[in-house]
Amino acid sequence: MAISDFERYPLMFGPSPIHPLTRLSQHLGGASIWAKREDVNSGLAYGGNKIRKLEYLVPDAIAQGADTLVSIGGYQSNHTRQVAAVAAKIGMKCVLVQEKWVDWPDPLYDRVGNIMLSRIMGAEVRLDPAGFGIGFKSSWEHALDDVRNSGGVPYPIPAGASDHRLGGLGFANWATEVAEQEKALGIFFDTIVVCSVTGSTQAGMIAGFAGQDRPRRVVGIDASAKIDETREQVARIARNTAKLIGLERDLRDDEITVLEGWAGDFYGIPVDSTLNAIRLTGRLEGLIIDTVYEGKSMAGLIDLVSSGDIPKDSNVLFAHLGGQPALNAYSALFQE
Ligand code: 5PA
Repeated sequence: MAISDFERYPLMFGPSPIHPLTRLSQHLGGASIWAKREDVNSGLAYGGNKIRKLEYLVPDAIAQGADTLVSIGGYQSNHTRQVAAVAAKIGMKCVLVQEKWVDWPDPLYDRVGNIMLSRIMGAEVRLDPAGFGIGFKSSWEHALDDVRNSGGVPYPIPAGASDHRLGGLGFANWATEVAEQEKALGIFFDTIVVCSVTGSTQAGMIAGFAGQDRPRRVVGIDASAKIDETREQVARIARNTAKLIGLERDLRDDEITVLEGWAGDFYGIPVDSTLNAIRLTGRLEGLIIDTVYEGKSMAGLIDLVSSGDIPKDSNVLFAHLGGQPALNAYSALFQE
């Protein structure tokens, strides 16, 4: 099967926009930097990368006769907010297990931003004290059992919609979309920079680009501060997705690059390079990125371009995956 053979439930406006970051490129004095904007890809609750993935899970949920989407994330999960929006849009119920993935002292951490939006959209939000981890959790199994015991049909969506048979398809199709936009723009992006945590965003891209003629670098920047798990998950999902969309060769190890160095010590806690990246893109481009994900991948991009690791004649595409609502829970960092 090819990617075009999979059923896709439309949840986005269309292809997400691509545009140059001219002042940032000039400031760094190196490569030509562009952004592809998943943060404005949909009218559903501010959009984001999960909307794109969920386009391929929704037909499966409907085919299975599900009536409740069940998923999991941290208190300020962007993913669960997007699941809540999609459930509302398709007329299903939504149960969200929200764990204490981040030890952040803001007293409104479990009230503002993403979690508030999920509550507004009618999701049942269950707070759980468990810490960060992208694997399968018992709290999640309980939520699924509760839906079944009350006569419902749950559709389980793992953290980040990643460790799911169809989880890589959304971003495999992103690769096709990029190739079409490149043709229209008359440009070729030799380097993609993307933030990785649960892995299927980068994994889907790798699988999708692997079927194209021209080689390019997909540079993942770890934001989980657990690099071995991130690498393992990206590699596994990339290989499964490649098989699923009919790639007729194995992915090479050198096609799977996840770099560490910008996550700091903990998932969800910004470090100096994160805050500098947030202020720099805000002040030069009016581009808003967050403290948990894109601030870390942009910090990586800034360093890789500044050091020449990404050469001056490169065209770099920064995948902006969304995530701005969580900024509200980090207001203490931006008081001046
Ligand atoms: C997230 C994920 P992957 O999880 O597919 O690797 O994507 C990383 C990522 N940028 C990058 C933003 C804005 C993201 O929200 N967020 C998770 C969440 O619960 O929100 C899955 C962790």
